[in-house]
Amino acid sequence: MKPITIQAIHLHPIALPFVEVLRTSFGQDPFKAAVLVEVVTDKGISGWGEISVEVEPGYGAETIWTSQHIAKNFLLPKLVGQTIDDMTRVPKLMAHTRGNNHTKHGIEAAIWDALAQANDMRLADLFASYLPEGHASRGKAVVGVSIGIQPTIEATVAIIQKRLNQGYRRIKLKMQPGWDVALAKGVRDVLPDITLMLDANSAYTLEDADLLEELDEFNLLMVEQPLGDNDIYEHSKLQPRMKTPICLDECIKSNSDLKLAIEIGAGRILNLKPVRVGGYVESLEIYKTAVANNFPLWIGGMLETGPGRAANLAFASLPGVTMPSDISATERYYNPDLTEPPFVLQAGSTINVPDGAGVGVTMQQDRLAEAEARWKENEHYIPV
Ligand code: OSB
Ligand code: MG
Repeated sequence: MKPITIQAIHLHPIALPFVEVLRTSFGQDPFKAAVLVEVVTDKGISGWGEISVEVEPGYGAETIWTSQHIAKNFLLPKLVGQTIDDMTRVPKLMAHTRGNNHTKHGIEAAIWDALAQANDMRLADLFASYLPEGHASRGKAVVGVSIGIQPTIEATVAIIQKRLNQGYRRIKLKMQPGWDVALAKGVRDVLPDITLMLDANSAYTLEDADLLEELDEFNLLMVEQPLGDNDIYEHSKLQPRMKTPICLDECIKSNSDLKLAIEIGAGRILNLKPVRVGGYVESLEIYKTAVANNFPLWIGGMLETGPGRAANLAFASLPGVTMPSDISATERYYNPDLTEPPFVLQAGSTINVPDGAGVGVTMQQDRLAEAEARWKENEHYIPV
């Protein structure tokens, strides 16, 4: 592995308009907020990573403001000047700062991209080089699509039909109290056979167990994160009461969390979001735990822009990722995105990993500048 020396790291806070907003149980953002991280090496390579956040700390605790503060003051000074040829060193260099997983992830991802480019490798192949033999990238990932809370069942069915016509073969619907059993029933009455799942984003408590049990009637692939964002224990009390597999999202923030969840039976599937667990090094440990325990795994997202989605796609192409991932085509998120070429849905509800080195997509500097200017205009935006 040819090493890279990190000469500089630039932060690019951006705001990008959505093609379609995603309403969840914790609300909806007016635009995509993220901090793109650019790692410049001694050889002049730029590696890109994405600190994917939201305007409001709804899904995770970090925001576009906190991530810049933590990165500038605490993380970047530990990295600039370092020579890296082993990615497992990177989280160690940042370990003096606790938490702030989204921020650490975006920085680490940019270094992954730079190292892969310096070695003329696809990021997917660099990931595989940290796994035992037999885990080479499949070159594509099986994907599904996530649909926000709609005003009516009719509107929900209409958008599901549109996604099915586009070729998506796994549909995820956001749910919340008051939009759960009736939602599942309303959709199943019209579409009895589609591969369907629901995501509650932590909107329920164990007191809702009777209601959640009613979802067993609707042949759901899984119910994602019904209980609180730290409730591993509570999920272990809910899962035995439900036939439907529980998929854990928010509450699994590390490999240690996953080992605990498996041991106490808190769920049967993992939505692995590299951003939530603090990077791809930790994600690879989680991947190994899932494979060793035959625990189904898929890659989640939070509406990443090009560089973030490209890296997640590379990870989702690994063979231990056994269920459809939340990585949709570019046209579902942004028009245009910040990178080229766009991701296009292929036959069999798949997306191909690009051939190029690193993340395999190219930053469009004019679009990046425009998105940074849009953030500047919104910098003092106060969520309502
Ligand atoms: O819970 O999976 C989630 C988006 C933002 C925050 C949380 C979630 C989501 C999604 C979108 O469901 C998945 C995607 O990026 O397509
Ligand atoms: Mg989720």
